[in-house]
Amino acid sequence: MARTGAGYSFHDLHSATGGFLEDVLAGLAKPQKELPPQYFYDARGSALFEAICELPEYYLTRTEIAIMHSRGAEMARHLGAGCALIEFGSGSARKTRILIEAAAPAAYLAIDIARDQLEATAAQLGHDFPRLEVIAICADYSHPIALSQLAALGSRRRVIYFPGSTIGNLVPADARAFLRNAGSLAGAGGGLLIGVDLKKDTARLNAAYNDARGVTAEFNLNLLARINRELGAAVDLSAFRHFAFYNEALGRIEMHLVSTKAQAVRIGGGVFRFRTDETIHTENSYKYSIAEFQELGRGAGLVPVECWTDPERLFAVHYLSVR
Ligand code: AVJ
Repeated sequence: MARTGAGYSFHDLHSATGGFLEDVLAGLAKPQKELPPQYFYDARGSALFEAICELPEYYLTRTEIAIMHSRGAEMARHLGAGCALIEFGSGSARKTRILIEAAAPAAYLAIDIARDQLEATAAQLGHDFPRLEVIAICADYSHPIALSQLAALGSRRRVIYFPGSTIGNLVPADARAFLRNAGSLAGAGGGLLIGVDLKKDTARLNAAYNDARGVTAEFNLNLLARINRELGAAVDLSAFRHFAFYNEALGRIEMHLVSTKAQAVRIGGGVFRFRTDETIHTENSYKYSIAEFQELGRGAGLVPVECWTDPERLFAVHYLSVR
């Protein structure tokens, strides 16, 4: 489905429940039960994530925004005026807006699974930047997408923008494959601008995923609430609790939902038994030093060109070029 509003075009390549039930059943059937983190972002989850970004403990978003403000002009020099900017998981596109103001791209193509937020963001950007061609594609960018819409970008230089440290959701081997794919999407002469959370003091990391107000806990538990809403299940949310910790050996925050009792959970014809304290692993959030991420990029055939960080060295934005 394609439709054009004022100042943007919208393409829906994503079915409403596409794969949710299958992914839940497959994830809960594993010895270490797991659920894929992209399902956090229904309307409620997207709103909770926006709230997380405002939390005092969650330094990532405000730090990355500050880097975009202070170093956006330098980033723009690498992008070049009139480029085509492609963003995976555009969300509210707050950082993108700063980049668009600094770099004046000719086109902006946004890909996200959160349909309503994607369309609202596209409409707003189309309105605010009348000379910018805005193309919104509702799709799960973790699966290869047939992007016939890419043809609309013509021969412009392509830069993939992937902010927010979302790449941290992937285990390093998958992150490398993702970078390689993004590189081929950008093509020779193109580039990747990627926001990555840095390794740091464990207490600071743990606090960012265990906020005092419990918003992150609610975000995590919303995955079960969403299963109840969309898959007609009746999982008892009070029998699960949020658990997040920095796994130092693996360099990642892990989020889990812990079953507080022995119980059986019924979802779409499947029955899943939990022991007391058994967990569902819901998210990884890998942290990379600057050198580690540059090495990951090289392993994906990219060339690390520049990296910007904040004075406290909490967060990094990398520019890598495609050979
Ligand atoms: C959007 C994946 C970057 O890992 O920090 C925030 C998601 N999870 N709090 C992150 C998240 C818990 C976030 N990413």
